[in-house]
Amino acid sequence: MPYQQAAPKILEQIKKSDHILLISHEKPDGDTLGSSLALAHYLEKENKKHSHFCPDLPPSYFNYLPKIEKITTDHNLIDWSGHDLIITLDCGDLKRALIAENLEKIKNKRFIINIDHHQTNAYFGHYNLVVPQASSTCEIIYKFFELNSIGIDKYMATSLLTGILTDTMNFTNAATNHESLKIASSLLTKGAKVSQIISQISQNKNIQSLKLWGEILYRLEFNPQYNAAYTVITKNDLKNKKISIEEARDGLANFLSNIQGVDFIMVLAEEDNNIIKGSLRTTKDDVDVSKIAESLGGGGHKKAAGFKIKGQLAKDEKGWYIK
Ligand SMILES: [Mn+2]
Repeated sequence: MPYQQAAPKILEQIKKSDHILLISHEKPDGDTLGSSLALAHYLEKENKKHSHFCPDLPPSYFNYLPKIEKITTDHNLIDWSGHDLIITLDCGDLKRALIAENLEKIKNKRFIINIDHHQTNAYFGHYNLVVPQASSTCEIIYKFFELNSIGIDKYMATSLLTGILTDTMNFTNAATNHESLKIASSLLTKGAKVSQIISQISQNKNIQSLKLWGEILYRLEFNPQYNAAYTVITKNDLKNKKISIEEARDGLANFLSNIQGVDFIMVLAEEDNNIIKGSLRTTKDDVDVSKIAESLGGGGHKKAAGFKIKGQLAKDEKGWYIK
């Protein structure tokens, strides 16, 4: 559904609902948080009753985001049947929102609006505003406000700019385009502080996490068959360290996308329960890592995607492998 049609329809749904549930995806990033918090801010100004659910606690460096403390991470505290409208933000599928089971029970009775920009979105909502060309879900929410003539205050601007900055890696990756820069510039005039946001989201490495990066970078291998570079993060690496797997994996994957001459990079990180999470990044125009991720049961964007497979990391004389 194009913006011009979708924006007023979504607003109409919001207006006629009594209790709205906003959902951010698991292992939340700046985009799912920024887009949902900007929307939450608007709902609050309109005196619309709403709750906000995210399956995982947001990383502490996002604490500058207005109203982040109002997010509920315990699904038992959410009255799943008490909402008449559910809006998911930046969730490619319901698994990512970790609410598939909860929603299954109430699906036919609740209206679901799915707002996202993942190429691989599963179109699970009754309304799906899915725009793969958008740099971020925050960009889509910006347009939603704009098309409905909803004013964006400095708090909403800070939240929206956060998602645009994190998803474009501060305007350095392929999601950066004329539209995202134009919107960012408009958000600056509305009071968002770009340098403060960048220092919060980028200058958050401590000595311990950089030492760990050192160990992981030392394992970097080149695979000539795929013209790709890869490295691994084992469960052991994170033992007794105050670093989350997301922080180590996503930060490192983004950093590795700077490697010259390879088609893509991959970081394999061991999670609990015998699961290995793979993160793929590319900067090449003719490489679509979401296709690779999809072939492995995952999904994402052309330039950044991920997948999960069962197994454990092991090493022999030829290098790392999955057993
Ligand atoms: Mn996003």
